[in-house]
Amino acid sequence: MEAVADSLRKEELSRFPEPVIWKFGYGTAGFRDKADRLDRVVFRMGILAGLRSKCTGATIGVVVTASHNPVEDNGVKVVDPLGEMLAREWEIFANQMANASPDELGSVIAEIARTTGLDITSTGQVACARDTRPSGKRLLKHLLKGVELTGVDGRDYGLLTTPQLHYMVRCINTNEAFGVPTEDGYYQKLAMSFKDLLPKVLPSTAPRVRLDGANGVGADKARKLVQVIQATAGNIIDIEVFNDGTSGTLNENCGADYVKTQQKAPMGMEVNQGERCVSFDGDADRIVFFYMDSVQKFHLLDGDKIATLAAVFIYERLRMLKTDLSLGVVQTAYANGSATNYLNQSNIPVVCALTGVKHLHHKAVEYDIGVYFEANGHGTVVFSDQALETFTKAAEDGRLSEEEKEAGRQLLALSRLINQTVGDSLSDMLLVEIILMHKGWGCSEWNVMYTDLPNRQLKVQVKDRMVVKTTDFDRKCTSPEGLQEQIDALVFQETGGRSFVRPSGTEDVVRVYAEAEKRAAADKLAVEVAQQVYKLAGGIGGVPCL
Ligand code: 16G
Ligand code: MG
Repeated sequence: MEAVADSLRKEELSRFPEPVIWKFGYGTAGFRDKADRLDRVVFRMGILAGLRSKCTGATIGVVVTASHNPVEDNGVKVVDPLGEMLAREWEIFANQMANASPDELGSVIAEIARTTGLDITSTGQVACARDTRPSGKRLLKHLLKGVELTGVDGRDYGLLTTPQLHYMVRCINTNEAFGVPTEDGYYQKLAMSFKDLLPKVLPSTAPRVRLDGANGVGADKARKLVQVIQATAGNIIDIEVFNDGTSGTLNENCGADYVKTQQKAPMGMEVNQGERCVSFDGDADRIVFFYMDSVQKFHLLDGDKIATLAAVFIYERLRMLKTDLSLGVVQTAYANGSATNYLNQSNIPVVCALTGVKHLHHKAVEYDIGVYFEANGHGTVVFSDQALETFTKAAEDGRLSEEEKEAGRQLLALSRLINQTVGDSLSDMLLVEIILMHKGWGCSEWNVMYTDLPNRQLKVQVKDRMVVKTTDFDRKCTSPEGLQEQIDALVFQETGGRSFVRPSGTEDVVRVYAEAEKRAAADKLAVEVAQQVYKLAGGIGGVPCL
């Protein structure tokens, strides 16, 4: 063990002679920073992934991406054997490794090996991929070197969306029961299940979708998916891709995050009245829909709207099957109050989780069918083994009516269309499209399921964002002293008002969310709460405004 640790130390020193000066934290989605600060951390995460693979005896995934963040940033995130986020205990190891001095690195690794009882001499596999950032190739090389030094096989999948890499890892570790672990295998699985879900009567013209690819990896992958769908099922959906990275900059004035937070259409894309539009983020694990109405008013259909649409579709079919399988929707504090009300009124259980996919995912798997979406467009649906078994049996049960059997078949196909490992723009887009086809709806019919309360998000720069502490899934803050009382007083003044603040896990800011019955009131509430944050939490760089 000591010999391995020593050779790692020497190898690292020869590559990165400079001291460790940045302090890293494994946040909601791994390590993120300016790309030029990440070389050593990514190399070390290669080592960590190699160790994790030895420890689990399974293939581990690592993706190099900073998602919706600016092009000069990058990040690294480790994926566990079933395509889920890295186990909590290993997040702590990741932090220890990222922040160790070169001299401490060996003992940190030895300690990890001791604590977990992993056999340092065993082999393993790490599947790696990256998004389109210019720094990605360089960082991926460091990553693979780190993996190699642990004696584990590093497999380079090149450019993939984050959810595609999650899919690969799950396929490999489940002996292909989940799908074939290739990019084509991924498209085939989606295309086949999309075909299986087509309604008996197809719309007279193929639905048309305009896609904002955020100038990221999802644009090209969407084109590939469409080709496979056309080869599998014919011309049943027409997708035109914009912001594909040939001219614009990644995530700049485009992408799901821009569209959601700015509440307007992205640049670089023609948006005609009534046309269905979607926006992916830079690594294609988020999606939002939007359209312009006849008076050129912009309407956003975010993660809450997608969750509601999916939950209702599933609920209707479960009722047909008369099963006692549990269905639930998991939201975060960012969920629009109207979405929560709608689900409550529809008798679909709904619960709140902390922001960050892993928190929602953990809650969702407590249900047989757990629908989880963040308002920002990241989400999926997870199915228990029992649910899948029930659908399989129902689909073939001769005692059931044709309609009941069809409900079983559709739910089964739905479980394959959805990338259950993680939110996936491509798969979620098809999920929405197929439901809209079944309902015979366009965006405007979907949009009137409920009306969003106007809402506003703001960021406040403070000296130390960690002075803001929260409880009740971020819905209340416990520090700094007096801030929650101020928020309560401001909220009290606005009809339908709600507001909360939380430190960001990915940016050095405190985030403010506010909603109210009227647009002006939501904006006013957001600004006033932001000003209180600025005052009580040590704001810097100018008082926040709209
Ligand atoms: C990351 C999370 C996302 C969360 C966001 C919050 C994953 C894969 N992604 O992008 O779920 O909504 O962070 O960002 O977990 P914030 O902490 O900066 O508000
Ligand atoms: Mg993303």
